[in-house]
Amino acid sequence: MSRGRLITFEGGEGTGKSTQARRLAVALRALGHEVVETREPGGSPGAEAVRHVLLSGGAEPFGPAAEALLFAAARSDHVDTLIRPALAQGRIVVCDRFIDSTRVYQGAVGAVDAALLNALEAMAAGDCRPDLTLVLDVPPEIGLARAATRGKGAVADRFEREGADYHAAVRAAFLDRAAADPGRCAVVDASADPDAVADAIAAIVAARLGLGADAAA
Ligand code: T5A
Repeated sequence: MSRGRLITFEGGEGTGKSTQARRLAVALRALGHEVVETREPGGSPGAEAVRHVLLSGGAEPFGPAAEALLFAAARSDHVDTLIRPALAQGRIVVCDRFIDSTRVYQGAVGAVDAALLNALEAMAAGDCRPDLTLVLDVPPEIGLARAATRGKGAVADRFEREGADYHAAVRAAFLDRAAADPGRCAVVDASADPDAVADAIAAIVAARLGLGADAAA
């Protein structure tokens, strides 16, 4: 069976990744594709347990390198138990955050050594690389305002509690990564309404991966 496709959503807080990942999965299913929706940190039972530790701030006192170790441990379980098997079955995996988040939050902003991040990425993801990464971009003040009103009890997590300079650095680092790897990454202006953003994403997915209406007909 042919390998499936891995599509990842990246970007700062409240850029609309979860909303758009859900919408893309629904749209692809309507075209007849088998789709697995997942997220990081988390996506498998073991990784979801680690997610709680990370987002509660429980690992923050140990520093960014220790947090990077935990993100990698969660990713290793997620890739081995969910992503690789789904891709081997020819499914499309739509993942809300993946390797670029570690490179941005722990690397570019957290200043964790690149050699350590290279080793952790090789251990956790190996050759499991996204076929397409959609980098959703909005000014941080808009994203944080959105995140504060979402339906999760609107309690800021360990990363959302950081200051304005931190979130500006996150945004810049995601744009840098996209610019450095244009064959894999596409930047999406996510400041428009959700329908317009979904349309833009559908057009990119069709053009880059051939997963539009024509391909499924
Ligand atoms: N992290 C993660 C690391 O540091 N290293 C890593 O390796 C990884 C994998 C994850 C945190 O962990 C860090 C990064 C993060 O800080 P999380 O709870 O998963 O934490 O946080 P986010 O992924 O940032 O999730 P958010 O919910 O904050 O943001 P989303 O998913 O981008 O936004 P979404 O879709 O939930 O939308 C937020 C609100 O905005 C509305 C939605 O309805 C919702 O209410 N909205 C819009 N409103 C207006 N216009 C639009 N276009 C809208 N789109 C959505």
